[in-house]
Amino acid sequence: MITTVTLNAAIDKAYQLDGPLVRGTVMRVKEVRQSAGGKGLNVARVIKRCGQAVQATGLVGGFNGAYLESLLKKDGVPACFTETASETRSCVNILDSTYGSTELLEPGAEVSQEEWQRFCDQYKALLNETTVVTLSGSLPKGLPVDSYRLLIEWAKEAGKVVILDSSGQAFQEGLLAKPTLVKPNQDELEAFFNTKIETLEDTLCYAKKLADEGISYVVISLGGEGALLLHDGKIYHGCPPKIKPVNTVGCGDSMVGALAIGLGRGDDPETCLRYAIAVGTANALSPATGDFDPADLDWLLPEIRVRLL
Ligand code: TA6
Repeated sequence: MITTVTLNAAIDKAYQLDGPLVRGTVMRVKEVRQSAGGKGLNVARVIKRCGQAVQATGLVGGFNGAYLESLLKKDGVPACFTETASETRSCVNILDSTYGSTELLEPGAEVSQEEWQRFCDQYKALLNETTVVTLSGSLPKGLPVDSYRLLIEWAKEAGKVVILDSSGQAFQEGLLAKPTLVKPNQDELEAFFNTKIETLEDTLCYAKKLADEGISYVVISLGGEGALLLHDGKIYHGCPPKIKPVNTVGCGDSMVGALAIGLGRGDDPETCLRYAIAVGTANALSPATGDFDPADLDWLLPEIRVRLL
């Protein structure tokens, strides 16, 4: 069983525009797609889509929280959330023909110490039925900055595989507990090391620094250029075929879902990377967030080229 943790869940609203976004004007949205969001719930939906056992946990509250749970139920994802008094946030993804995707992410309402404590108790209980834990996304206000470090420590004490996909201080603190795998994208890697990454060599240099922190698997997602995976002193570079992306939001989360499946199955690094890139690329072909057409996965898998650097 894979347990996905989403501490800052969201109702994701994808607005498809007919033409380019024009600031300062009134624009009619051609199509709206709403989904249970926050990175960890995209991860959970993709794992379900891959046909694997998954349960979602995290913090949700208010009318938005109830709506999120109803959306997740329609996705067929079992959930066991800690309820909060505050409303679950919304995140908007504006899709237009010129700029692609522009995301507007609300910060999330304050969570109380008592609600955090209730979640921690629930999380420890869920670990008993879990093999792989994924921790994804930002932290809502009110949670301690070392929240992920605590959750990783408890999961590792219980002998679980732990994947951390976050950014900023929350990610920095989480690293201290040495999660099994981390998956920053290039922007997150630049921000973490406060540097500018221009070349693949630069990316490799900073990815190795993460590996040197004692992280067993370091995956760097590179968008249309695929991803790098560092493990046991080896570096793998996987590339997808060129595609015309429809909606790239949730691609990183889709990769995390696939990586959780691969690690849970004991797949070798090359197989893990190939599967993760195929699932992430399939997500980019779907207008929905954290979703893909299994038929796309079938033709993509043989097209993913993985080489040892
Ligand atoms: O990666 C896409 C996404 O999960 C969106 O679905 C939206 O929920 C956003 O990221 C949330 O990001 P955050 O870092 O605030 O957890």
